[in-house]
Amino acid sequence: MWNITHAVKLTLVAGALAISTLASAQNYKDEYKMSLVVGTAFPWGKGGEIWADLVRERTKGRINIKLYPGVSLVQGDQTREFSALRQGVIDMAVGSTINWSPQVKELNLFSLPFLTTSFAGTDAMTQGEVGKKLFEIIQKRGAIPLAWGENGFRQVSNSKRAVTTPADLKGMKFRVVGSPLFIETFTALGANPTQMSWADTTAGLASGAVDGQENPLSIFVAAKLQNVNQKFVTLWNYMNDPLIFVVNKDVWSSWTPADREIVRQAAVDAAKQQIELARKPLKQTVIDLGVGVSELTSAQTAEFVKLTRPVYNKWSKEIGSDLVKMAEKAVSSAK
Ligand code: X2X
Repeated sequence: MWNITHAVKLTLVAGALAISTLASAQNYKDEYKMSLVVGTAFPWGKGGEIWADLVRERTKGRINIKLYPGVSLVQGDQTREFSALRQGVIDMAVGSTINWSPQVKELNLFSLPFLTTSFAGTDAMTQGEVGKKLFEIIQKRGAIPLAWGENGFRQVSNSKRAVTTPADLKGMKFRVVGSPLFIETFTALGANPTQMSWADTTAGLASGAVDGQENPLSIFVAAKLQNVNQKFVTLWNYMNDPLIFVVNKDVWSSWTPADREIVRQAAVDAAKQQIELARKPLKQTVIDLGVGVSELTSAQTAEFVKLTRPVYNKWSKEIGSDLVKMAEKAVSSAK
């Protein structure tokens, strides 16, 4: 008798469990859309793939993520990625601080020219108080940031001549990304910058509509910019572009706490691998492609720093002086 009652109870419990699993499974989408600017041939896209794979494995397929490189969910307009993420057109992303800075002005911090030229300086910001503060800000704007990745230090390239002084940039047409800070930086240096999406950049370089661009060497190499007239590169480390692994707020709330923890930990693990890939030295690779590579002495760097200082000061106020001071302190203690 006891046995039968017990068996009935067990069946009821099992039934209830099955129903609740079903209920939560119904809140889960068949597929989550991850936005990326570049594909898996680049450390950036690879980082997205590693994250998606880890999540699929660790959730046993409950959370299935598809990659959308080329910011195709926003028709290639990378400056709209953050808005689309908030609106739920994008479920998750590995996004650049530059591309989100039109909506999150504090993210212009990393684009301040020569704020730091070292990985140690970058890490001191992203892995410390500055990184925490920026994650709080992003969360207040309605997205859930989980880990810092890295696009890398941005270096200038062009079709015309070796650049070692600001005078070498004079009148050169540069493609820059979608924050006005970049227009101001390149104008201050005497160049002639124009805003263009990444999607249009290689065509712009190929046709000669623009003479040069700035991007990390990992982007230069994977996008084969040597084939679109880029004969000269200057390694000046004028800014590093961190990436952020992020999830839409409603998508995040729809997951069980256990699954959220899996997604978070997978982002942390993927970001670590992604940064390693992004930091692989590529100077020799670029030289072997037949590209002229210039490195600046500290006296030469000082010339670029001097001319861009007014931009740095103006934008520090836009970003928030307290945040900039916090960042400067982190950078100087990293040395
Ligand atoms: O557009 C760029 O230059 C790129 C690919 O680096 C970013 O998305 C910030």
